[in-house]
Amino acid sequence: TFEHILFSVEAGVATLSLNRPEQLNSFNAAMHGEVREALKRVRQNPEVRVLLLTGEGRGFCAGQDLADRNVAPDAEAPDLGESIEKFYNPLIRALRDLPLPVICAVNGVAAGAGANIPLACDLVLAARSASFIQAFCKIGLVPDSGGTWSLPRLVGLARAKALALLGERLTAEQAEQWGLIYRVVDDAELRDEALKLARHLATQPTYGLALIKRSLNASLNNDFDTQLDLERDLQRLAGRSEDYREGVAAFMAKRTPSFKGR
Ligand code: T3D
Repeated sequence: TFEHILFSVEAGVATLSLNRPEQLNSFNAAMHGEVREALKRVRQNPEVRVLLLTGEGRGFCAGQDLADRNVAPDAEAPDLGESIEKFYNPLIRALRDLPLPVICAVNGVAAGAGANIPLACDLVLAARSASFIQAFCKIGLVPDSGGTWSLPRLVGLARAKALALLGERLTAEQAEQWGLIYRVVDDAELRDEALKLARHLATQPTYGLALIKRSLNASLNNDFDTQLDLERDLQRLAGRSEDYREGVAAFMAKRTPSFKGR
């Protein structure tokens, strides 16, 4: 019953695909609302152990739908701070805080907020023909959706500034070489490779994987001692999980473990 996204759950994997291909899956308020609802379902459905985010058509996402921002010269400027507060920041926080692995399959051009949404995910695959464009600078805006936080941490300040100030197209291969994304795959293989990865992860101890995600995300802000303390705390939680018990039992019995994600 969604109009602007496709959403399905199968074998522990929720797939959310942005579906406004004529506008290169750019975000309007309605699509934001549907993505928010889908992410709520992901959080509330204990069957879901992995999220796969992707897009329909030749683009992944071109950021904000600029048709909704094209105001008359004498009209009042829209409050973009409000848009960020209401739509983009909650989306980025939801992806980052989701207690399960989030795979992003970037199927085509990713521009503006669309270039930074993948950086809030955990494993980013990109089609060889995909590209990343920090398009904000070209229309007088500032990178958002966590880009100013993620970019310097992923590629270093020099490259982050070049990307953000020039708005040049970064190819998927260069993005992989720079460490912006995990892996490039051939266009025809992207969906299958991403699903394969998602299905694999869905059979793994996903409660533990969520703790790994939490620890590594926190690591980018923490000093060494804080991080050691966090590892202690998260290991305590992991050690109480059913999956850990099963993992050790299966190892000792030389059999394949059967994990439940708790
Ligand atoms: O406003 C707020 O709430 C604040 C938050 C801001 C977050 C942001 O994301 S701001 C940045 C917004 N995005 C952009 O500036 C990117 C704009 N798009 C492009 O630069 C190019 O479309 C691409 C580089 C992404 C792709 O270029 P190309 O040549 O492959 O395709 P195209 O011909 O430009 O686009 C195809 C169609 O999609 C076209 O429509 P048409 O002519 O076929 O009817 C184009 O207008 C439409 N489209 C692409 N991006 C957007 C869009 N329509 C509305 N909004 C878009 N962002």
